[in-house]
Amino acid sequence: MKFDVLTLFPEMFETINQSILGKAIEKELIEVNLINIRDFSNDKHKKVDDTPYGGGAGMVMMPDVVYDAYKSIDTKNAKVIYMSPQGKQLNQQKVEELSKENHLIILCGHYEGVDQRVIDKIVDEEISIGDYVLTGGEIPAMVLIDSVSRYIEGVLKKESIKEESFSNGLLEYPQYTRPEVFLGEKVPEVLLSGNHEKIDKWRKEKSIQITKQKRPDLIEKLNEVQI
Ligand code: 4FV
Repeated sequence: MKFDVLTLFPEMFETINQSILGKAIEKELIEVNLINIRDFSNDKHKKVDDTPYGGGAGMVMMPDVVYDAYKSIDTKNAKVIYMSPQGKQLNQQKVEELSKENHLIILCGHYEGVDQRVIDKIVDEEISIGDYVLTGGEIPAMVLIDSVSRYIEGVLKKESIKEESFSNGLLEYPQYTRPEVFLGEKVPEVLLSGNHEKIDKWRKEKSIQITKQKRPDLIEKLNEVQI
């Protein structure tokens, strides 16, 4: 999977070279290219934004500069995603769907956002990470890269993504590790029994119980699907 990220702040993406994503990049399971939109400004002051027509606060990213940055990429067979509060909210189903693409181009807005004309021209899909407004699309882009990369073959062990929150429509069961007793709290006996049938049953029951408690909406959705 290749991610091309159009951003004004490539340095913000340093963190994805750490941990699991860092190893995935090293193993060439994923590729993350950062395209600095500012490099495509023809202005001697490297201007990339301007005041909004019609007035209003803040600055808007200029369409020509963004478009030139986009055209610098081999866009054949790529899906262009614009991270925006107006987008469809990202969920595990969308993450899994996007993981089947080979090449994602992610446009990160900043300030008040991007001129609508270039969004209309190049964007295939707008995706939001939640109903709140951030200062830029870079953190949402990292959320997308992280969540999608987990589904790329070889990045994680297959079983890691099989039984996790949302993968079966439920929240994940609670996890425990050593020490066996922590502040007087013991690990549930069943998990020490080695009886995998009982463990699976316990985990399924816990998943349903936790989902009913924390996300009853998911149970309703599950019932709809099963009806
Ligand atoms: C956002 C979100 C988000 C809006 C203006 C960037 C900012 C600025 N992106 N999900 N919520 N973006 O708030 O994806 O351009």
